[in-house]
Amino acid sequence: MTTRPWVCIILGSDTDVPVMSQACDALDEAGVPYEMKVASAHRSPERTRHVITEAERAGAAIFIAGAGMAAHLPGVVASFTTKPVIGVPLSGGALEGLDSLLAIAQMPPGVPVAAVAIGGARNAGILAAQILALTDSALAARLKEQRSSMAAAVAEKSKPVERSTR
Ligand code: RP5
Repeated sequence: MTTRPWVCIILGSDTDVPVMSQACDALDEAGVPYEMKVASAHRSPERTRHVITEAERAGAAIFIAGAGMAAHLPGVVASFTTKPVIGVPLSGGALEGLDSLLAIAQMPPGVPVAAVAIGGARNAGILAAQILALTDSALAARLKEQRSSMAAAVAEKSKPVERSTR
């Protein structure tokens, strides 16, 4: 248990774990504590409400919710909390994630959900860390270091493919 602000990650199904664990990876790399649980907005609405209210009581600062198809989970999470909610649309079913993207992005005024790309769980984790970094200078410094490493990696990847006829 931690007294530091942490991120609550909720998945609509255990089949969402392979993609959603990328949010955990990003938070691990940033050194941000989190908890991940499965709770379906449609199949287990009572459990979903319980997970959200218990997480808030235990100090969750941000929620990440991932779901596919008729992806109401992030919106339902947002309906129970005024903490920031980041929604991750997941691919699956006939519409390959477009259904989920629209369900997550098209929230009514007053109850926002920040939608990342289809399958964008890693960015959800990074965005959550960035929000927490607003009040955590050590975390902000770690995120800046990660950006520098990313830029250096791009320059490295360029070396073996660079060509010139000049
Ligand atoms: C959504 O329906 C879940 O988030 C999952 O992405 C999708 C399919 O769920 P399963 O049938 O694999 O449990 O609610």
